[in-house]
Amino acid sequence: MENILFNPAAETLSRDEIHEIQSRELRRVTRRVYENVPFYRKKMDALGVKPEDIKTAEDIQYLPYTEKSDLRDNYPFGLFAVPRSEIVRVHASSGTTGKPTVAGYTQSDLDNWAELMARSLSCAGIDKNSVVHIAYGYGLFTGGLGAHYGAEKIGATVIPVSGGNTQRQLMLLKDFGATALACTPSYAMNLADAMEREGLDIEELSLTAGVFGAEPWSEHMREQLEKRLHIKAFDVYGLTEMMGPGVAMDCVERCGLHVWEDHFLPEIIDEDLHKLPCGTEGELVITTLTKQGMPLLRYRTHDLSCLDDKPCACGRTHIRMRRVKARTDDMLIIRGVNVFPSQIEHSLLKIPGIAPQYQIVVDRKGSLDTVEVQVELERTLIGDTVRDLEMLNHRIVAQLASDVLISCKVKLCQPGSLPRSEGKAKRVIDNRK
Ligand code: DLL
Repeated sequence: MENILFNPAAETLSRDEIHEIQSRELRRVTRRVYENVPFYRKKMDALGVKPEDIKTAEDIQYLPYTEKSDLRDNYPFGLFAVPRSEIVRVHASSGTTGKPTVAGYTQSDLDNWAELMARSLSCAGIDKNSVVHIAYGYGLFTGGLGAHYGAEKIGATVIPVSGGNTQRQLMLLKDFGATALACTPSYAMNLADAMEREGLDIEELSLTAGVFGAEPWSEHMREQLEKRLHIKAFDVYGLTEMMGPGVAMDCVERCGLHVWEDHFLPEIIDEDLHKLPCGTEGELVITTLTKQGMPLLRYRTHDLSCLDDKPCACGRTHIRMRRVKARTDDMLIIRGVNVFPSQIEHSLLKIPGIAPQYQIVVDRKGSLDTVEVQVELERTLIGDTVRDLEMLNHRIVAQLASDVLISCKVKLCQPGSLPRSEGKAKRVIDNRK
């Protein structure tokens, strides 16, 4: 696959130049929020920090963190740094509790977003000759429109399908000759399942690349998607609070996602909010450097990652973040053991015959937590004898006990029987709550 840089000058800045840009933009954004957002003025006053104290990117350590609850407390528009009339679009992400998280964009924010998404899609080899089928949801969710404007900026042919109606998606993928597919990895897997069911030959499609994100997925899932859809699969990361998709993106080297550092300043912190060095895993914290509508200082993403500042063979100089395997708040505590759903996925996918479709059901019987892992069988196993399936069940139980250190019940399910989602997959049902 060709290594295409959408904006070579910006993507290959020297580390010194990036530091200079980050220092300048951090000074600007600090002043912007101090003067325009009462929430930040109050927070900075309480810490005794004034905008003039911020001189270089390192001074970020003096600035306050922002939490999702701060957005909720200032719902809907309380963190906007410009008059409402300057806001040209609003997006929101549905949280698990109550009100959505809202983001407001000025025209310059939308222009920057399109540029960063164009850079990101180019990392996946997308250019003006590509046909990009966008099956991320359009609407308040940032996936659809985010990918849309990035692909248009490149000059590719955009097919704005949005989510849902899988059969129709297959028809359009084939008839319009899409070369790239943008959707959640779980939905891409659904499309692959549906193709198999419908007997559609992959050779009838022209796909070469997939741009998948919005939820955690694993290297195993990448291998499966690449094999089943005959594509190269790329990971795109982002969140509504920062802008949407395109905060960071895999490149052809696929050894971490480049964070567009001329617009975002990433940090990794531990549980005590201390900054961690490159290479150490912790919570990703991001500051928006150029946003006008709703700039955020040191936003705690609750996504677990680590940073890598070693040069990348693709030529881009922007720091890389390791793919996000889990969120700090995804962690389940089962009989005192910390378990991430991604660990269970990793363990399951080591076993041949298991499809990457699973659900984890947690319950409490008396004072004991119980876990049932429901996994779908691959179609090839349908004809297996009861004894074969029992052995497979035992094998999964043993694998989980050794990898994740908990004993689970395992339920083998028919292919296609677990609920499918058009957007982000729901992997955990915690009935204890
Ligand atoms: O999911 C934006 C997006 C759309 C990203 C399309 C990529 C593609 P939210 O709905 O606000 O925004 O959810 C953000 O999703 O904090 C992560 O926990 C998770 N997430 C997003 N991308 C990835 C990824 C969009 N590539 C939250 N890998 C984030 C793992 C991801 N998790």
